Amino acid sequence: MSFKNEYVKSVYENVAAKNAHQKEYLQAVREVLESLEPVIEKRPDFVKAGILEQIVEPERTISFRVTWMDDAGKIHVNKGFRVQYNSAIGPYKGGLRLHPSVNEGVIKFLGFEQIFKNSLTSLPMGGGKGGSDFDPKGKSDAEVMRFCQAFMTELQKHIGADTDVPAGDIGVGAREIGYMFGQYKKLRDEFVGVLTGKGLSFGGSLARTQATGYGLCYFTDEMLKAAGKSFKGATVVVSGSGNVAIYAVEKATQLGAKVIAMSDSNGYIVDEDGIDLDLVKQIKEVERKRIKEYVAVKKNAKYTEGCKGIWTVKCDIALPCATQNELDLDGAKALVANGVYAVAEGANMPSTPEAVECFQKSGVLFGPAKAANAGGVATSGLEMSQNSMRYSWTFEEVDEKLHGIMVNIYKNASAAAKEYGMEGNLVAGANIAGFLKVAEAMKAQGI
Ligand code: NDP
Ligand code: 2IT
Repeated sequence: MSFKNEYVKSVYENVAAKNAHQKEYLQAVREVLESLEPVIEKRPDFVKAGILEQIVEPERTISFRVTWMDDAGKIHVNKGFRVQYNSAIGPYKGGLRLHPSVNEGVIKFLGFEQIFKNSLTSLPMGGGKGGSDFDPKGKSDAEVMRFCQAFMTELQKHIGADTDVPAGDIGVGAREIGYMFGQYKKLRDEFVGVLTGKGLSFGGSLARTQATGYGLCYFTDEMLKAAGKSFKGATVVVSGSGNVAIYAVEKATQLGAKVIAMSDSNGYIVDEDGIDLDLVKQIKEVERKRIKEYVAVKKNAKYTEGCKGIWTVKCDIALPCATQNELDLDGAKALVANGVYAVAEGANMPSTPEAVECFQKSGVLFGPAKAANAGGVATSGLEMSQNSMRYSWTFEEVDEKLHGIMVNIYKNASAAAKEYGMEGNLVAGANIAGFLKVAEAMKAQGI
């Protein structure tokens, strides 16, 4: 793809010149700006109001030192970030990622995507993201706790239930959110909904744990239905074996599919009998071990080193749920050659631009991350509502609202694509539908 509109191109080139080394961030910005060209052609008012120049620039970027002590008494220093990207339609909202690959460009790509994703949910949430290059792997509980406390000691100065509400992402689940919430409460002496994904005994929402994976399947189900297909009887491959992957496998199976492969950053397992999810949960959620442990119990299953090989496993539907750029052109070609008919992204930006182009050209149904994985943050929004009401809904109530939100996201993305002459292109449709609400709000609020 390349730019057709000179003005949009100049906005991108300016971002590229100023952020030359932030490749993931530039990748995300380019995709969104390309999709917005037809909108800009129709809306000179957005050009006059400088919406694009503003929306690509975070409102605030906070970068800080995190010093913590390991169990042996050694001092470690990590980088901490929070990018408060856009607050036009609500308080900044988005996850925290703990992974050694985290840097400012990664957090900016995630924060930028979050603006449009959160807008798509129809809930009042702005976009933000944060994290650290801390590696939770191999750390004791006490070390994770000390890190989370040190991280929150600085972060608490910048967040609040009506300002900025962080949540989980890679490396941050219920354990980390619990430690961070505890530290926030200690330092601020207030019990408020400042984080989502909290434990159920202190303000967490039922179904938040399941939400991203379930939401991904609800979205995919809508996309399949519109093409006269369904999960029933389909063979599915899910990459990753973390929070999103596990609950995507659970829901896809409930909807009648057979999931035969999962992975982690070391390798992938194939179980032609269908993945035993209780075993995966035990290995990953309880024991925090590697996915290869699966084959020690399931003798018919096979483990292969290297995570990218998972895309060579023949399937009808592929759900990448691990990390950015995990599915490249080779992976896409292998999936297409094996007859895949739908790909929906549980992870953020898991498909490279070349992979996306390959799917679209091959007529594969493609559900982009910011629409397909919005169920997690949508349910975070529902957690915020429950916290504000000091009330909690049942699992069924939350799940039903989540389902409704995902159906609506599919409809809106699909309608926007059609309205702007790109019927079936959900990448463009999601970018446009997410953008319009934020752009109108920014214009109305002035500079
Ligand atoms: P988890 O930490 O629970 O799991 C991450 C999974 O992805 C693990 O299996 C991990 O393997 C694998 N992974 C991580 N980094 C890499 C890498 N560099 N190469 C290969 N595999 C990798 O995170 P989540 O499940 O929460 O997040 C997964 C994706 O979903 C991310 O892109 C995240 O941004 C996105 N997402 C998460 C939401 C949420 O609510 N949690 C909401 C929306 C999107 P290993 O254990 O080997 O590291
Ligand atoms: O990428 C994402 O949408 C998330 N990690 C969830 C964010 C949230 O605030 O629940």
